Amino acid sequence: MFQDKRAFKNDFLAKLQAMSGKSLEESTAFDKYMAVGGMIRDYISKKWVKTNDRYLEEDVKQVYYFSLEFLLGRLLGSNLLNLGFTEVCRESLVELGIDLNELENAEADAGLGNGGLGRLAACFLDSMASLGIPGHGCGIRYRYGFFEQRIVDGYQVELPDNWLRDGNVWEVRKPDKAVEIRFYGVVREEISKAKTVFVHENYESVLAVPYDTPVIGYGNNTVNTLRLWSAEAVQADFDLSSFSHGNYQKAMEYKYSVEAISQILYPDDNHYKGRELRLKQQYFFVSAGIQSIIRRYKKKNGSLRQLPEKVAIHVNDTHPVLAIPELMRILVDEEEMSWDEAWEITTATISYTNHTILSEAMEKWSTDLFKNLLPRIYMIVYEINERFCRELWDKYPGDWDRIASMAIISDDHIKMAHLAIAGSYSINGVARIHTDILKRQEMKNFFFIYPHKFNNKTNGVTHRRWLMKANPELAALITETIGNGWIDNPAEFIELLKYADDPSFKEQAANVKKRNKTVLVKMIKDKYSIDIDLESIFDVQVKRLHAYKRQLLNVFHIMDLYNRLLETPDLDIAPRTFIFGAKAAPSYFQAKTTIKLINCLAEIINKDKRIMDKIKVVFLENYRVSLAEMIFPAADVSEQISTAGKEASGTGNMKFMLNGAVTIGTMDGANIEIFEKVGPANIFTFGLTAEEVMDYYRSGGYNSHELYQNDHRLKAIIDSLVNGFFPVSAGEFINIYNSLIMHNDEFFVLKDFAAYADTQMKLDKAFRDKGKWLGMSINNIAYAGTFSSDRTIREYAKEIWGVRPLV
Ligand code: 26Q
Repeated sequence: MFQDKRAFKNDFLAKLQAMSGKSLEESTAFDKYMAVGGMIRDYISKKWVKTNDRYLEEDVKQVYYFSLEFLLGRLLGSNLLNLGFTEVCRESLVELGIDLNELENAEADAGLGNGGLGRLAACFLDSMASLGIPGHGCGIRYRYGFFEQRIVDGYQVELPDNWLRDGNVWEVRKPDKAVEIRFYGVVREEISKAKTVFVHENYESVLAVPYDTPVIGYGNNTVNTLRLWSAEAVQADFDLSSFSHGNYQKAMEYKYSVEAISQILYPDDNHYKGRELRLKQQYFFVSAGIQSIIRRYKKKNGSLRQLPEKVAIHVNDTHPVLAIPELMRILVDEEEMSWDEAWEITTATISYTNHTILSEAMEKWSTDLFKNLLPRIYMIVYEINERFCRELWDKYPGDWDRIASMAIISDDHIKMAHLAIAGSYSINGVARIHTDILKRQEMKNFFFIYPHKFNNKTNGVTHRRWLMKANPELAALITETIGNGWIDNPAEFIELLKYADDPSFKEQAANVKKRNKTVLVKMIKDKYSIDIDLESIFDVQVKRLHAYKRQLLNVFHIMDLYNRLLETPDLDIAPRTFIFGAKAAPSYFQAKTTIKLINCLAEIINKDKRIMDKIKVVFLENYRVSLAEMIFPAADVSEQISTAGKEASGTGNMKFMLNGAVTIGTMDGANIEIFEKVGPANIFTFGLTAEEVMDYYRSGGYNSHELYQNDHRLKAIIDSLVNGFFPVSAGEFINIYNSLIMHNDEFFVLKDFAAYADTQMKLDKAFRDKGKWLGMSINNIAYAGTFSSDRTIREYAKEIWGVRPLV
């Protein structure tokens, strides 16, 4: 069907008719998208089965990546790319008068994630499949993904993301592979054959039904699986026990409460709230995943003693950490293994990544809530804690404070990170500085007893989606220049260094950037009726809205620039377009206020004729993967300005770099490693270091009020939040004002302001030297190879999982 255009067109028309029941003329873009999707599904089905069969036959070690989030975005374009069918498909469709882009845009984003952590999981799936590694995803099939954001009168409004409304062509429901999950009830201990056994009674059953999505490797015939679980009522419980007693309402309530488990993705990013339904989600998919792994394993292998030789289970942050007690439960209760043996197997199977050092993101569950929902799992966690504390006692006899601070259960709460460390063989951070902070500060006591468990794996992003798919013109130019070896080996980007001073290459790179900017300019004009100067600096900050990411620092720089332009209308600066995209958690008040502030500022600046269109501000609504694919290729400047020590890694920084944007950033997360690669001449860094930030937190000495009083530029900006400058009600921005002035500016916005503004001036100067800027841009691309998730996944495979590609 994809071998040539004739075959494609024939099969496409047949598929379209079969799936939509419509003629070509009557069919919508969505119908046509579904038809191409259906063709791909048919085409890969054999490879999918074959991949699974080979994994089973050759009995190679499998990796299961457990994550509560997989932020996939759209799949049509990336699947065509990985299969090598983009051109056949595009050209055949043209002959039928159809635009492939339009079909791609008909697909709903699979937005089953919040931000960095969820998108990382998606990049990892792509890299595992493309490297031929037997690695699969395990998660939840949320009925509603991450909310859709609308901006109404400058405010964020959240709408449900009904991504499955018109059907999902990529998934396959596997009802025969459903498993049962048990909640609530009581556990009775009884003696059977001289052994204590644990009988879970009066529990509530939930059926976990898997939906499998193929994960297609690039050019290698590998098709891995992303298995997402959906919660359904168990038929027997639903029909018989309640209905037969005439209790219709109770039966419906049960069904409703069960389906709630996989209904929504919690929209909190880097912030923990102890909601029971969230814990239910965690146990639901973890238990389903582990049961299905064990079932598969037993098909081929007899004894579970060799489990760690055949299976690696990776937990993406602490969200799936119940994998540890759940595996213990199955080994001890169902397989009748001794505790010690089960513990040895469990701790040799499970590895864990930490993604955050913000204390408010650390998961801890009330023991009462936990015990009630998961009585048997609670007993197991209790036992793990007892034994762990005994181990600590042997090492630190009498040191109660230390033991209490490290215990898994303390203050009536279960500390999920502590459970993760005790129950896994590997703990990794996501950038070097992040891992160092974990070792030296946050997890120092654990590092002391388990130094061998800690390691770093700096994040990466898939260059297939973020360069080849998002920026095909740049990809083509790179191939024309250095050949196509970089596709399989992104380290070869380094060959571009030879062309960083080549006028003809530079000109071509500039033209690609300009065309990408044109696309964005048109979208902004059509959707927002804002005119953007194509020649202006496209200065972009796209990421979740969070105080530590300091969108506010960016806003203050814009306000300052605006004030300076009003004073000096012919101020000698390059025109600039400040572009924002960000979703705020619906309950994060300050973050939502910051969105309003950005929109208010945009409103004022964009219509002020006095500044002669020198600067514009655009807030792009509903930032998501598909929009990101349009933004990165058009960016000149990448804003990575978190308070040092707060951003574990960042991955947007890598996507910008790959597309030739130059970073302005703090020495935080992976920015540090980017800095080391590209060198000081190709990046703009500023501000406090993580150590300086820590020193202020530890020893005091920072006084934001003093800065405010003494810096007249800062004072003018901050005062305008509350003095009627913005056409909003009096208290609208008082919270922002208070956090900076009354609560001593926790994230050092004022402290870093002067350095940031100065660095922006340097950047402006560099941009106006076109040749120099292009050189910087090319240098960034040349050094981006390290930040491909292929490099990251090779490291995980070798140093953590002990798995190899099946060749
Ligand atoms: C936890 C409990 C209850 C509700 C929500 C949560 C929750 C959900 C999402 C906690 C954290 C997250 C997401 C964290 C995240 O995205 N972290 C980012 O991970 C990226 C990939 O490693 C890093 O690049 C970013 O620096 C980091 O912020």
